[in-house]
Amino acid sequence: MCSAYVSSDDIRDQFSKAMSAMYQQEVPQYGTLLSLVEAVNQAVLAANPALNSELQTSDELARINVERHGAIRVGSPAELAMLRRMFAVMGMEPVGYYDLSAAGVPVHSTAFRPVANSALKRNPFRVFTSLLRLELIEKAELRQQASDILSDRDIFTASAKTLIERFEQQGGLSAADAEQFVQEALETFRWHDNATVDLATYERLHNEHRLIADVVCFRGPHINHLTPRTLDIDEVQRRMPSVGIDPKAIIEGPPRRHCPILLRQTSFKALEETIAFADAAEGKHTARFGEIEQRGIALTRKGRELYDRLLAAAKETAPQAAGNDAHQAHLSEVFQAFPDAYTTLRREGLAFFHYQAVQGVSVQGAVSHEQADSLIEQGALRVTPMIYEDFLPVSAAGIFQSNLGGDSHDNYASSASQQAFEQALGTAAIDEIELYTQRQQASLEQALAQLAG
Ligand code: OOG
Ligand code: NI
Repeated sequence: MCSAYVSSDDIRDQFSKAMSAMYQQEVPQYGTLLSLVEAVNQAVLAANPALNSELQTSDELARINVERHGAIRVGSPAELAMLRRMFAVMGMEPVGYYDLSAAGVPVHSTAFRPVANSALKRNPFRVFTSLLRLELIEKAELRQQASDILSDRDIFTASAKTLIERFEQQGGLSAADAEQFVQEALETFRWHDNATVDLATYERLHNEHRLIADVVCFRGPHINHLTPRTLDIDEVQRRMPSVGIDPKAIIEGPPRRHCPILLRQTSFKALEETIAFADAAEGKHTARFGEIEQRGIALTRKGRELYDRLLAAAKETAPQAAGNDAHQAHLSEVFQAFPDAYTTLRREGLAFFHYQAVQGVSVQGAVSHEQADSLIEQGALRVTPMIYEDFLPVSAAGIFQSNLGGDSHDNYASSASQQAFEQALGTAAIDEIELYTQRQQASLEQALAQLAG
């Protein structure tokens, strides 16, 4: 008889909880950060009943406390391709392409995440996944050595691979298989305090770039941070020192706004951890850190262009000696050119919205796309902001850099290489703007059909 399979949404939910529990054990400061974020979120909701009900109407409230993203870095195309299959079991697909080489980090990245409305609502867990670009290492001998070391490791357990194949063949996993899959998948992301190489090799790779040592010298792509979502990032940044956490100097992304846009992020510095090397030498490695994020409305291509333009302008005119307060004040000034009311954002086509039909309103005039504005004014159509589910390359570079200590590296010749990345991945990365466009369109059509019917 046909047995019922567990849904991919359930597996992702189980996995994200198991990952969070593992990381809390590994990095106790992450647990402290989670408590701080929860306290701030509760205070924000208590002080702001309008926001509370807005989040409830748009079904955002339920996911806030389970919401987080993680980040990993892998070393070879084969590892990336297998990860894609592993994340597919959890309903996570590669969305977006991010080139970090221009910012001096020799990787390019995508985010594995759920894409459907219902899946995002259930648990939007995302993993920012970077592939090391060995071709950017200039010294041929070092490049070869790194590649040899990587080809000797297998970052997946045998059972994980069996269960991935079973999922692909059957189209699902039983409850028992799903439970085992979560445990086996977790092994890929576990921290190892022993390196696979001797200290001298580690140091050679580290001198080329700390990130190369982080990817190449360990048994697997340890999760390097997990990031909860806060409703007030400025407040969490302010309070971090009071719970013994040292935040990075500035909050990345757009400034604080009445209508939050895209994504704001800040992190605490990576921990220095003791490592046993293969020659029994003891040393230190810093890789793992904590991060928080605040998410706002997704922008259309037009809105994103305006954001990128203003961010670049702000950078050009940035005051010297900018602490976070000065940086934020300057950004706010520059971002006055970005409309800060949902009605304007919608009318000018700068941001994405969900549409819902409101029953019981008698409608004047036609129910059509052209009449959407009028239907909204009459109260027959309700619009709510569509949350940005992705990442920002400039912010990601800032997060990477603050965790690479004082290391600086000349920028690698900017060389986005989406084609090579997708070849490694074994599929195209989904265009995130297309996804938002389709979701908005589908919600509008469904709402109009309900009003017409
Ligand atoms: C990833 C850094 C980027 C984000 O949220 O933008 C990132 C990494 O350090 O591996 O996590
Ligand atoms: Ni992150």
